[in-house]
Amino acid sequence: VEASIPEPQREAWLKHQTSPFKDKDGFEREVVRHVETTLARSLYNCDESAAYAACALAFRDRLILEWNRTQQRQTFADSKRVYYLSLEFLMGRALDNAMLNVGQKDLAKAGLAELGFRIEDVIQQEHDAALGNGGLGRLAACFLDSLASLNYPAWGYGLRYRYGIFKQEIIDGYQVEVPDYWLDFNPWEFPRHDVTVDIQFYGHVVKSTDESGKTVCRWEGGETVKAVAYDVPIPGYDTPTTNNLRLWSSKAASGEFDFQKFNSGDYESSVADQQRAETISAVLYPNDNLDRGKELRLKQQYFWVAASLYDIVRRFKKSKRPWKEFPDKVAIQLNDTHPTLAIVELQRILVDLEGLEWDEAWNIVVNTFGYTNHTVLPEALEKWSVPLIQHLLPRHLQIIYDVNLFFLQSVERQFPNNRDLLREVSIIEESQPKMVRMAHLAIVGSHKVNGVAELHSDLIKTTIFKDFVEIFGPDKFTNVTNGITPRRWLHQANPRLSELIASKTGGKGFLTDLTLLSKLELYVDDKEFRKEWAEIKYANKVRLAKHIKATTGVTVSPSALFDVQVKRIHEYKRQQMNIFGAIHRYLTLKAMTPEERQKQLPRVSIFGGKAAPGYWMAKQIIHLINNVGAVVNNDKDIGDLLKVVFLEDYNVSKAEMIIPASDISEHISTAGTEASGTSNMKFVLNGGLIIGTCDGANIEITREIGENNIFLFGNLAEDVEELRHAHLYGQHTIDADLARVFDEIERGTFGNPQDFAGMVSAVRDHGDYYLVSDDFHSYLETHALVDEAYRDQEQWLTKCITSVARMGFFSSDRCINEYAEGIWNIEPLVVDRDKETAAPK
Ligand code: GPV
Repeated sequence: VEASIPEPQREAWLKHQTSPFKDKDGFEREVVRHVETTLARSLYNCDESAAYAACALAFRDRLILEWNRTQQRQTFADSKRVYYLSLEFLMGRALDNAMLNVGQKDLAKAGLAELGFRIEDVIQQEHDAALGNGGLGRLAACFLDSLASLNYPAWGYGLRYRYGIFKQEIIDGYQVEVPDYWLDFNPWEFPRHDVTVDIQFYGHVVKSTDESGKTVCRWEGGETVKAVAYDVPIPGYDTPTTNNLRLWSSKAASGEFDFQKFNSGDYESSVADQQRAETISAVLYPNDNLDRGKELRLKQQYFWVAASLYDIVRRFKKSKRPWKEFPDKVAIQLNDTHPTLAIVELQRILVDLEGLEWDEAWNIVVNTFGYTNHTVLPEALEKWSVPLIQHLLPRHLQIIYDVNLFFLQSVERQFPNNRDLLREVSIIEESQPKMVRMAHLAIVGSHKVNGVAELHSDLIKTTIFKDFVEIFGPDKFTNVTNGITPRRWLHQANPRLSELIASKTGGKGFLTDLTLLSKLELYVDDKEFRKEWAEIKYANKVRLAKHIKATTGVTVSPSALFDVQVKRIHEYKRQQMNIFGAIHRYLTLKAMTPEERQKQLPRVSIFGGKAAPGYWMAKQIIHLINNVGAVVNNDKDIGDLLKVVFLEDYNVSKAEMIIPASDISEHISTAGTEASGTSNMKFVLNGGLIIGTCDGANIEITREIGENNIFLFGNLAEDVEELRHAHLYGQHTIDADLARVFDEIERGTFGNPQDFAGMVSAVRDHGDYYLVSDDFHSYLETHALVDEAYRDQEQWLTKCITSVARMGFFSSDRCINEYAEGIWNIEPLVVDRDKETAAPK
């Protein structure tokens, strides 16, 4: 407020206020200006990367103007805001998205052409912002797009990693990880060197009594690290709303401590301190669905949570409202348990720093937070050791113990003399060492807990969180089935299909109301429409075939059936079953006479995905896929009938090319293990069919599109436990076709069998935890049905179009509206340009 320009000088400001470019000329002027000034280049040395940079900067400037107005508007309106806390935001590229969302891609295309560039080439210059591992991080990115597009006042909070997810190279069939140093040039962020927060670590707790005789705790000593804010504007589609993603970067605090070292001549060690502080936000942990309990990871979590809460609380305090109104102005959503310390931090701020009574504070905390669970896999449920938290965050550990004490006391009152129950639900696991169960803390400290697809939400209620349903009642637990943004995953990734759909559904309205896709059903039999549809799919396949040729050297035929499985490599996702199936297909083809072979349907098996660097089995799977490809792709008997390719470095921008080119994609997790899956939705939305298990969102996709339009197979979630038990305690006979595949691997057909011994024995000798053998027969049979169905191209096309028409439910807009109404209690802030004035008082 004190930085606000006084009335007499405002006239000058208003006279010179910047406005965004409005036409092609204005756009070109900005591009040239950035080339000549920001980039210090000229028309004599402007390559595609400089053109990208200048174009991105022109759009960035445009976005930040709307960003400013949006923040003003939301402050003026005193709206309740939602804060989405996520350690991962898998944003991908920003330029194409920004141009489409502000409705100026055509203008930019024409402008760039006049300046000598093709817009497609310029877009390709951008490095993905890959601050995430997989589905969880991409979900956060889709949510930001929907929040802005629906005009919700919302901020994302995350970490500004210097290194995002590693770049994957495939060398001799093995995955090699290369660091992703992406900040070299990032035009999409605004450093806010004036927005900083000092974050404390270590130290000790001092107890004292105040004048009224109340015990007060203060956390003192230890060391301080500075959090610096970097803001990334998030433009909504076809709306001026431009929300904020605030990412925190760590650096050394310039406190007295450093100075003393410096003065005493210990310059080297003060530089070392500097570097140590910077390591906090240096690197994204590359694990998906796995908790490794590393100290630096806990430091990241607290650093990010404490900076974000300080920021949120600072904003609330400006309003001068009483604390009890905090939950009326602030909703905080926890993307998995990674930000659970926020619950403890808010309680600490309210009790220790603001002097509220424990119960009053706790009430505010619980009403502020919501927690989303994304997995039931035991190895992914976060636990932190008590000694580690004690060391790093001594006051927080005390608060956790107090929260647990009061919680267990209330459970004891509700269910007297039930020690087993107390042990089961306790936030502290009485192990050696003791562990803090973050999911339990998140449940106790939130007013709503949700799963991400119906089956998953049912499973958490009946398995891992069963006792909490007894304690808190069923209403605390809810489902919000995941969704995807149709802007990026249809309009941007598949512009021709988007245009065709627009021509039949009455314009672009389906991009903001995806249920309008249903109008497509009227055209299922329209000859011309079908022809165009098929042409678009074919063109997308041609484009992917070119990419495959360029990156792997393998020639694939665009008329073959493209069978795609792209996602993180994980045993529960069962890429091993897919490659075993491909081997089976190969052996079957080899055993045929040339005449028989002629009648077979050509197929391309396409894989992509990263393995966590420490996940040995996942790396073995990648290796086998590549080795199978090396054999099959060079077998003269086979030719086009089967190709197996592994696409290097699967990421968001590659997904935008791969997904629209798929005929069938694989979502084949062991039933009950994939919480939702979101690429399944993307593939169907782009006119591909899917083969899948009855798991995650596959089930709801089936309900929406009809069971004739999906290829389901395999055991059901309800039977998994019994089957696992039978493997371990009964006799376990391996499926005969699978045994044949194993024999071939062991004969050395695909390289040294020792390299794949782990994969084979996990199924054959170690209990087949993921039920590969149990599902294999059904998997092969269903693939035979896929072949058969694909032979009838007309029927196939009907299935594809019908499915797209019925995908309206899976927009992340629907999903965000459900969160807004059922969990956050927030309303959109509709933009009324006339009401807007220059600045808040
Ligand atoms: I926990 N998910 C992820 O990508 N990484 C994780 O560490 C965890 C969950 C995923 C689930 O595996 C998907 O089923 C789900 O669709 C996605 O989160 C978004 O909810």
